Amino acid sequence: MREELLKIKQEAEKALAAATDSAALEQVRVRYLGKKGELTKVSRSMRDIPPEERPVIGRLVNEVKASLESLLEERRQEVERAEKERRLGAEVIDITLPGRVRRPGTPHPLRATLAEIEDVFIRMGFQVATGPEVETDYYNFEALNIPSDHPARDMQDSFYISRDVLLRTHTSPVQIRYMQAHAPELPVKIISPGRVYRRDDDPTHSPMFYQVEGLQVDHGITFGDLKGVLLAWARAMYGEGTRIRLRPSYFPFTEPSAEVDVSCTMCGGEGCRVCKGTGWLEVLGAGMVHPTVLRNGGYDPEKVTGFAFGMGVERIAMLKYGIDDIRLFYANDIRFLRQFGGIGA
Ligand code: 2U9
Repeated sequence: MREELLKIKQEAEKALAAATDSAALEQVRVRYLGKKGELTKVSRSMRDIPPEERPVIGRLVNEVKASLESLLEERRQEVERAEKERRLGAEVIDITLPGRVRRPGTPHPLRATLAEIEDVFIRMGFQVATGPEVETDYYNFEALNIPSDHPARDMQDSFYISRDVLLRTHTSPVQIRYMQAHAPELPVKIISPGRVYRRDDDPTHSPMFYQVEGLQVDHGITFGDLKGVLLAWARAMYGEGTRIRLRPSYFPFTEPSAEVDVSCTMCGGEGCRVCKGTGWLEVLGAGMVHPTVLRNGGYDPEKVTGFAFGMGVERIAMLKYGIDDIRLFYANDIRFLRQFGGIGA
């Protein structure tokens, strides 16, 4: 019995020394010190030995048990320390590295300008209308009273998909479609923002650009209403001191027509490099809707009148931010884009 106990002790000591992680240590504990372990088995077999030997063997069992328990505790502490070190060693944290700064995106200067323009008209009661970028000859030209010999109709000036289908050259077709869908409802009071396409490509013209057009049709709409709306828009966009000036012009879809200038946003009208010394910046075109166009939209020009206007968003943004090349808007150069608003600017 004594030999058996010493053998168990030796075996257990070897197993404890060989165990290098907590799971292995636990297995050793169960095997030797557990309820069904080797030592417990020896205690149970005490009844088979002569009574006079029992105290001696009993003491020995307790000694072996106590010795193994204290060895187990010692090994447990060693193994846990080693495990912790292995964990820390695998996970290298350099607390001196600077943090990764996440720059939030910034609105694209064109989108920001478009939103600003829309916002001013929305506050004046205009609805936003949109429509297809691929249009028919009828909606893009015919319905707008654009004559068959107008240069825009030339293959050289517009992008044709077939003889009757092209990329819209302005957003005016949206307004014809809107009138046809709503006539004889009044008032018509809409703006139509969106992309348009023309065969142009130089520092101030892009084959794709953004327009905002506006249309108001009602009983008794006058040229005075047009001037009032455009002046209110210019003051909201560029500041309360802004003035506007209308010069006679010609468009097939409006009569009379005008080019609209705003007092220079850089010098306030004194004359500078941006306005080329004139004190004025040309920013939009406008006029009273041609009777033929009103009729094509389903309205009776004897009963209602309307005004319309149009502007190029790139031009407005270029004047606002002092940008001298339209192509910068589409180049996706982060150094350019970061300069407009936002926390990352
Ligand atoms: C309907 C009737 C009339 C829209 C108008 C202009 C004048 C104009 C230019 C500004 C710069 C185009 O982007 S640009 O090159 N636009 O000068 N646009 S009146 O007139 C309309 C539109 C729709 C039914």
